[in-house]
Amino acid sequence: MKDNLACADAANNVDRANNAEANAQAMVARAQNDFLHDLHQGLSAPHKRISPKYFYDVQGSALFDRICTLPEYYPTRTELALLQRYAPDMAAHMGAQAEVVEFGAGSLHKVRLLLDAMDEPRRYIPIDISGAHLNGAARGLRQDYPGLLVEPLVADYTQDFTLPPALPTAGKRVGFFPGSTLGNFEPQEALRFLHQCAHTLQGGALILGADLVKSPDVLHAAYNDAQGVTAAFNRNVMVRANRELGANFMVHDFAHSAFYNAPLRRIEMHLMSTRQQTVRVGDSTFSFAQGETLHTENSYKFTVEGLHQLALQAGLKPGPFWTDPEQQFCLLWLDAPPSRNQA
Ligand code: AVJ
Repeated sequence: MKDNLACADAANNVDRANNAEANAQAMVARAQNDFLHDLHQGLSAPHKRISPKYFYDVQGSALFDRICTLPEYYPTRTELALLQRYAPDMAAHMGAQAEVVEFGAGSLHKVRLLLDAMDEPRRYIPIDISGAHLNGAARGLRQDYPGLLVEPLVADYTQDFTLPPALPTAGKRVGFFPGSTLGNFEPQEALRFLHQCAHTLQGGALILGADLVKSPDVLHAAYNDAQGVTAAFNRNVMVRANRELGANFMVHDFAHSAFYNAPLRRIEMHLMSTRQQTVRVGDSTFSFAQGETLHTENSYKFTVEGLHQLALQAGLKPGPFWTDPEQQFCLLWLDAPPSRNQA
């Protein structure tokens, strides 16, 4: 009997492992499909474009980590200094037993600064599209914060998602969206995201990191670093298409182009074809005229007033904000009012 049970258990475990494996494979297949679909669509558009989310495969994420340490790239350094300095202040607003919901889990270093300052943080819910990345990160945090519940959620936070129900006796639910990732959203998408935060964080708040409008020279340097790491990061979307989709981009016949579009308050990144050429992706070919670009990223810059306006539109209530003396970067506290039936 015991043996039979052990046997059944083993079979179950094999099933589960096979399932997990099949699941992982299905997810990779779906991701490649999305990339192929989006690249096809983007290359067929009158202004060729691809979403910046496709930068971040393993190599792209490593390149981004290098960007964050570049002398010209002030945002990461500045935001970390703000967190270091003002985390106690933020923690005071969060109160005891709060839980942190992080949108995108690339910045474990950042949330640690918050957790270290908090009064008995209860639970940490990092949301990320990449399960592998999330689970690795979760393991490290559980070790370092034994009292903390770490419940990663594999989801696309730009779409709809459902958070686990609040724990009994838990404190505030506070969203954490650092890094000025909001800057990758078009204004309509940013509004939609903040609206969703107002809903899912009811009775709690959002801590939002945002890069501020500043001198075009400083912005230009941050996206045109001397070592060419940003250029490599930009080209990685083509490198990735070649590897994953069997495309044949001649990556060195595309020049890195990044500039500040002042009227639209955004850095634009493009890959500019240095000659007339055709590229094959799957069964289709696309032609690039000399000087034609693939638009790979927008990185919007903000003002505190602009963000407060946007927050109000989304149903969030602006609270304190923390910025550096040069006003390069900002962290904002935005309250998510309790729902009417809760109040
Ligand atoms: C991750 C979107 C905040 O816009 O500064 C860095 C990405 N692109 N260098 C940014 C990025 C080029 C970054 N965000």
